[in-house]
This record gives sequence, structure tokens and C-alpha cells, in this order.
Amino acid sequence: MRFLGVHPGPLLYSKIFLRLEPLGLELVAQAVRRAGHEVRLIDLQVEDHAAFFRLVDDWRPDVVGFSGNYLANIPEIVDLAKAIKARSPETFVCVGGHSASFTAATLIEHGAGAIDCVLKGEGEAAMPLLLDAVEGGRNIALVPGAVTPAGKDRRRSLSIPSTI
Ligand code: B12
Repeated sequence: MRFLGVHPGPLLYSKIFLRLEPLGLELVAQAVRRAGHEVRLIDLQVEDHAAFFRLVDDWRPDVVGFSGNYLANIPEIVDLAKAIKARSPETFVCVGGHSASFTAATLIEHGAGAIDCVLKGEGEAAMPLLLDAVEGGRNIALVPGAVTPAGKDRRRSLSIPSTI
């Protein structure tokens, strides 16, 4: 599958910001690549939304995963998720990261159908499982750590396996 990992832009849509290397998203991306998927990343701290939509339109990812480590990025993530679904409803949209993990149910609610899943916890182990489930048309809610509009899985999130 084609996986596009997205780091959101400067905090609070401001122009005063640090540019942080998206370390967590990079780890998730590498785990997904090792699982045999095609991967691209875009960092909206340095690219603009026009570049993001060009990439979505041209490359047509099957799954878009946002990194939600900072609460202040959540409004942008919700806006972008809605914009993706308006352009290509078949694209699966998920959000992971620290802040997404503890606001999962609210994030799904604010997404109003545009966020298919919040994947709680460390993403290296769970993201390949989520991609397999999406590809195989299986129940997403059975992926450990997945919270979906249909409800949350009661199993605990995965931690990083020692092989990664
Ligand atoms: C190191 C760090 C920094 C570094 C940045 C390093 C970097 N390159 O990102 C520095 C010192 C610069 C920094 C700055 C700030 N930070 Co800081 N930072 C941290 C800290 C301690 C660790 C983050 C980290 O690098 N973790 C290691 C990486 C590998 O893990 P990760 O990014 O979490 O990613 C994993 C998962 O989250 C998940 N994941 C991530 N993305 C995705 C995407 C998908 C699709 C999936 C499935 C999973 C997934 O899988 C990843 C791999 O396991 C966290 C606290 C914490 N323990 O998480 C605070 C934390 C993130 N920071 C915080 C804050 C407030 C800030 C500042 C705003 C502080 C300030 N007032 O200036 C600034 C903002 C910077 C900005 N964005 O502009 C808060 C955020 C609070 C919130 N809820 O919004 C935190 C949670 C600390 C806290 N408890 O208050 N920070």
C-alpha cells in the first residue's frame, strides 16, 4: 500500500516556530517500509498545504497518517483530514502520536467522519498491522491501540518490538 506520513505545520498555525525533525513519524515510516509498503513523508513545518494537496492528488496514497504530538496541531490535522476526505473519500485517514493518543475519542468526534482511526501509543508495531487490516478489509478496531468511529478496542497499545 502507499502510506503518506504527515507532520503538521508550525504550532497554532503561527509563523513563530521551531522546526523539529519529526523523529517519531520517521520511526513509524521505517517500520512501514520494512513491512513492504511504499512510503512518503511530508513535513508541513517546511512545506505548505498546497504542496501537501499536490502530493495527495498526484501520488494518491491509500493511507494518510498524521503525527499528533502537540495539542496545538490538532485543529490543523482535523482540517486537513476533512479536506482529504472531500477530495478522495476512499483514502484512509489515521492520526497517531502523543496528543492524539490521549484525545482519541474527541479527535474522532471532531473529525466528523473524516478520521477513520486514531492509533494510540508507539506506532512502529501497530502501523504495519493497521495497514494489513486496511488492505485486507479486516476490522480496524481489532488492531491494538486503534480507536475508530465505531468505538475503541479494549486491548492495550503495542510497545516497540526489540527487533526494530
Ligand atoms: C524531545 C521533546 C521536545 C524537543 C523536540 C524533539 C523533536 N525532534 O521532536 C524540543 C525540546 C525541541 C521540544 C520542544 C517543545 N515541546 Co516537546 N517534547 C519532547 C518529548 C520529551 C519527547 C518527544 C520525542 O522526541 N519522543 C521520541 C519520539 C521517537 O517519539 P514520538 O515523537 O512521541 O513518536 C512516537 C509516538 O508518539 C508515535 N507517533 C508519532 N507520530 C505518529 C504518527 C502516526 C501515524 C502513528 C500511528 C504514531 C505516531 O509513534 C512514535 C514512535 O514510537 C515530549 C514528551 C514525551 N515523552 O513524548 C515533549 C512534548 C511533546 N513537548 C511538549 C511541548 C509543550 C513542547 C513545546 C511547545 C515547549 C515550549 N513551550 O516551547 C515545544 C514545541 C516545539 C514545536 N513543536 O514547535 C509537550 C506537548 C504537550 C501537548 N499535549 O501538546 C510534550 C508532550 C511534553 C509535556 N508532557 O508537556 N520538545
